[in-house]
Amino acid sequence: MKLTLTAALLAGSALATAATACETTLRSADTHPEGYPTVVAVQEMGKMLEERTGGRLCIEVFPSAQLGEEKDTIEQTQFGVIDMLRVSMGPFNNIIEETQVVSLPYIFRSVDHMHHVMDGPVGDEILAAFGDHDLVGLAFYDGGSRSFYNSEKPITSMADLAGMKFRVMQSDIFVDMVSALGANATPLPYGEVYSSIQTGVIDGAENNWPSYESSGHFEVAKYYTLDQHLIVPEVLVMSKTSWDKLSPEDQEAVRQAAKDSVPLMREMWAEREAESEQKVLDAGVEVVTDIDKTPFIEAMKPVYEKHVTSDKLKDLVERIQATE
Ligand code: GTR
Repeated sequence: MKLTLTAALLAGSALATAATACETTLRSADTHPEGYPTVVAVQEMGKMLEERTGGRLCIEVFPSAQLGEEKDTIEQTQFGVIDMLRVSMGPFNNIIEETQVVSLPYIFRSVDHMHHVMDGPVGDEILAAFGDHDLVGLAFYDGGSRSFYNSEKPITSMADLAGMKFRVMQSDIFVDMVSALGANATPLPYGEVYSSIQTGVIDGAENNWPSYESSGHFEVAKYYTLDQHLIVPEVLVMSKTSWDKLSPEDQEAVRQAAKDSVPLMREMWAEREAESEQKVLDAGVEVVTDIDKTPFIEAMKPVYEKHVTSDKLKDLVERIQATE
């Protein structure tokens, strides 16, 4: 609903603050809680959009998986029930082939390397691939590096993982990754991980510092080993149905605001990583930092052999590896 100028005047300075002043409010889903860097980044993007379109377009973020778990929200976004979604690239692996390359264990040498790849032509190509799946890829966000945590014991080598049960995101690559390390993988939605560890259905899971902390998983799995097997970028996508309803001018405004939210996101991410680390350390988590990653990296060979089979993926992997 758009407020008339008179109504706005009657309401005092309501125009600047009232969400109802927006002609179109895009509903955006996120599994993370209020205050998490991805949530704040999309809220900030919404402010830019509102300002730049003179209140024509706004974004309302629904945090804490209010609109569903990631796999379901992906489908709902494809159907146009949800307008926008911030999600990990992992749950897209079984849907969009190109997203698999960034979910390969140890494909990125560092977060800087990941930035160089995602900010360049390979990133553009992967973003464009969403177009064939009723989605519009808008921007990549950071998801740090993911490592194993568990409720049983400190993991100091690959041998310690033998026979343990870890939750992974719903993607075949992650199931094979865990198997190749000698452990057992259970694909589960994020929201089921806490209780599954608590009740002993699984021994642990794997994630970055901010997710390990904000989900409370550290309360039930106090051993964290920095093997950093994955650096999976996150992505902000829009429903093609919602996108097609916008004028070309507004589409451009959305693209630009999404791009402009990225540096802000990266800054907030770095801060939050440090804060989350401190918080879990203060809570008594035992962190293994000194771990030889070489056997982990070597064990991933069969995962690459099984998943990197098409010419398209082979080419993308080569170009990622060749990126400085
Ligand atoms: C987080 C990521 C979420 C979600 C979660 C998970 O790091 O930001 O989008 O994918 O991991 O493990 O399910």
